Amino acid sequence: MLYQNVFKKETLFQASLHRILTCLFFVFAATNLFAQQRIVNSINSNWQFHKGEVANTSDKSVSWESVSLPHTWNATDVMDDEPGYYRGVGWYKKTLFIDNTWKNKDVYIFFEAANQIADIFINGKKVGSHTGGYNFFSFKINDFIQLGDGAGVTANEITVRVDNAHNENVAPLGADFTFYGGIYRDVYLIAADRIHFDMDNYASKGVFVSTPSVSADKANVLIKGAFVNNNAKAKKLVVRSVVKDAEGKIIASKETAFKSNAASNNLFEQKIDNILQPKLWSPESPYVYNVVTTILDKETNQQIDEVVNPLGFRWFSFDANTGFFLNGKHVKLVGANRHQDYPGMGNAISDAMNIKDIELMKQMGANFIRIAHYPQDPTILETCDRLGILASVEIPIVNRITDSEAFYSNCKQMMVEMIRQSYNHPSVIIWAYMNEVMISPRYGDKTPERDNYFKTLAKFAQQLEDLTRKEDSTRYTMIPFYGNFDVHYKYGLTKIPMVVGWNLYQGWYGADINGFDAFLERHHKELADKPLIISEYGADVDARLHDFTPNRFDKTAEYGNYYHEHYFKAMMDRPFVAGMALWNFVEFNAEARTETNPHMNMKGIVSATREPKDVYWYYQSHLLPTPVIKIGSRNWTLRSATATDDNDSYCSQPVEIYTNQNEIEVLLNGKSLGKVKPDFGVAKISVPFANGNNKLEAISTDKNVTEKDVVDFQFILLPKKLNSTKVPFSDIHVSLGDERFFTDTKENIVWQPEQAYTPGSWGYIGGHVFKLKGNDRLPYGSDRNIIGTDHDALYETQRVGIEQFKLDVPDGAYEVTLHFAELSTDKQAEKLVYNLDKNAGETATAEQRTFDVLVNNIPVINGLSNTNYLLPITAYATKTKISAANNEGITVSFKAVHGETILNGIEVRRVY
Ligand code: GCB
Ligand code: CA
Repeated sequence: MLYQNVFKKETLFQASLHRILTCLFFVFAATNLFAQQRIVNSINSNWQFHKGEVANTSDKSVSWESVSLPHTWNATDVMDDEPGYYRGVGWYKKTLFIDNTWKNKDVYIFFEAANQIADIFINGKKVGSHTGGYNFFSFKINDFIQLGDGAGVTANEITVRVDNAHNENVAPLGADFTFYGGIYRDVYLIAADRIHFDMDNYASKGVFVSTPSVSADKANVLIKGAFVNNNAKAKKLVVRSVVKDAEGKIIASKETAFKSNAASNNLFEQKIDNILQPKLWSPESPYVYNVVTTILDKETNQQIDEVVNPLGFRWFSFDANTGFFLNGKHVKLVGANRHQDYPGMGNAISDAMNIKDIELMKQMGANFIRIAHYPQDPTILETCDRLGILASVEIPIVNRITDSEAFYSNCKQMMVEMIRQSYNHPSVIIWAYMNEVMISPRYGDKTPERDNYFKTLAKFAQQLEDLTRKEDSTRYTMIPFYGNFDVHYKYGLTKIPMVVGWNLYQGWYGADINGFDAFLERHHKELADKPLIISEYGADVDARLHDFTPNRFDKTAEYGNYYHEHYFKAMMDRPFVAGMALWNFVEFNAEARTETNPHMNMKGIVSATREPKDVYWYYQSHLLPTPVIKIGSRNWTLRSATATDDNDSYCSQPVEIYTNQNEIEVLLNGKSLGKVKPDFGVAKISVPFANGNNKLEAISTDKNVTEKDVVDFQFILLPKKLNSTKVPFSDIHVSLGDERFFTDTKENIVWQPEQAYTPGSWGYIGGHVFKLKGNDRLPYGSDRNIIGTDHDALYETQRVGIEQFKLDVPDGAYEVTLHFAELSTDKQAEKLVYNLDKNAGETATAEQRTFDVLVNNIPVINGLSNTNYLLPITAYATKTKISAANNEGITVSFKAVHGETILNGIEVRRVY
């Protein structure tokens, strides 16, 4: 016992000695750390938020909600059936506990963004204000914070007023995306020594790295910047820049000695010559060096401040005939545009989610991104640098301008912020501005006012161009125009940027898809010396909708596939097309949109939750150098249709397979369906789907490649005759006035397109397909948001004047559900400016109707009318129980009392 005790004591003593030593070590390490570089702390957690104006933030009667950043107040109101979303003021507040030792430091608050006007207050005093929702901004806050003496921290109150109301002096003035309000990116506190690199240069790093000359043999690096000495004493300093390779090895360095005066601002410039055989940066090999720039105390050699920047050795050029060249080699730029939101989160998404999007793009094989229509989270360009994706970045002037000094100067400020903040990224090759800025002029057609407006606009474009080139002579400039060649040409806009971007939608907003090819040729002929990028092209795809004979504007996956396959080939065939950025990589929120998935722009080739659609695999098979075999419609694995053979054994449906292999073999449930040679990356096969599970395999027949893909399809086979004994009838779901299949995986239901009744089977009798009056583009149906349902696609189509819907089901007990929505309304739909097609309008008239519905002669609905349940663009469903007897099946009869009958959907389920 005693012995043990002694032993214990000894250990205790040793332990405390160890602790003391550890503490000493940490103190030492910490001092050293402080001396090395600035301290950067995010302050995202535990804010208080109030939606609305607050006169006095310490007023106890104001209610606050706990939130953490990133945050937006529009995460959910952009998805409801109520048009519009909150655009106004929101207040944030938080107690900052600031280290008292920061008394001797320069302290900054740094916002990665807040949309769109932010006023910052600390301890009740206004620190500053920033206008513009997409760039970083920062303020020095020494004069506003209070710090105690000695060790510890001191509480300081920060409040931020953010306003996302429409403002005629702040871009964007209007656009096809949602202007989520709030502090939706990270916020940091930064403490630097009083001697530090410039932190007052538009929230940039204050140190700018470029490569004035690069070749495979030799490169040089230019490092320019400024630092301040905010001490009361002059000091001898050294600025040292060290170039490190990706492994951290120093490959070059430069030191410059300074005698910095008290309270001085000092410019510096360092040139590092003769970096031999630099590893070049490219999409295949995105080799990133670092430039670590430090300020050292000349006497003690102590490090005072440090800034790290990426460095990529690459050179590039555009040519109007031959396209884009990187490091002397031709590279066709292929990629996508990208918006920054996610369902339920708005644009307040995490770093990881931002990074994931770029990774997904890289996995597709993209080498280009148009960061549109505004600068995005810093992780985006960081990831582009790291993964090798060339980038175009732009300021958010969209659709129109305001002829005011406030508007102009804020746009110019945005341009300078963007360039300086992102200058050091090797991925950036283009600065862009003014998306489709002539599309939404303020004055009427052919008026002198409009003419004047366009001239003013052109003048402003030239100013932005000049400013951009002055800020950065190492990049190209681009303006993305909408598809009216003449108006841009006439006002001289096509002459201004170094690269012209065209956003083209022939075959979508415009009728003729071949107009796209013609447009490309026209540019090449009439703007023979202007390099060109197709900065947008795309088609909405609701991945739930399918049609094997698709129509423009039906939102089916098949139309989207057809559109992209046409466009991609047209651009690959033409060397003068330097590059392309499809619209859009992700489905994104555009609150004013309605259509089959209301509030969403469905042109994303990955869904809003980032599941790839077919087109993603199509591009991947063209872009990846490694073997690719991807069975298409892999997000349409729940299918249902009527048997196509006479024995109710299978239904043949086409499937596309995307591959870069010369030949593939396809197997269904282990049995070969034969070998296929793809045509420009697409192998089309016909698959005889049987009832139940179907395992589809596609295998490369190339001996050296073992690549294969397997997808399981669940097929619900409908019998040709509903009294089939082979496939007993269980249920059917039909969308009237519709040519599409609509798969609802949540309910495990496939809605069938309508068909005319034939004896033994099912279908409608009488009537015609609903078409919007005055809209020649929508092939059928309406594109309004239907209130009270998530099945908008079902309710948006309708059969008008229907007499009967008959199903020759076997005798039994059934449940019949009828779906209605009044599609004619005198309420005009919200207008999308992109719908330039003359025939895309809508004549708003409200039909009046009253009708009865009988099921097997039982009057289940009496006098359904616009004065009772049938409200404009509102879903109405009713379910009834019915018996089928004497082999007479089910007959639903519609009897008009006034106006025409309608039916939008019908479901029949056998109960017993
Ligand atoms: C465009 C716009 C973009 C829209 C897109 C569309 O031309 O530049 O902001 O989202 O068309 O989907 O209509
Ligand atoms: Ca709805």
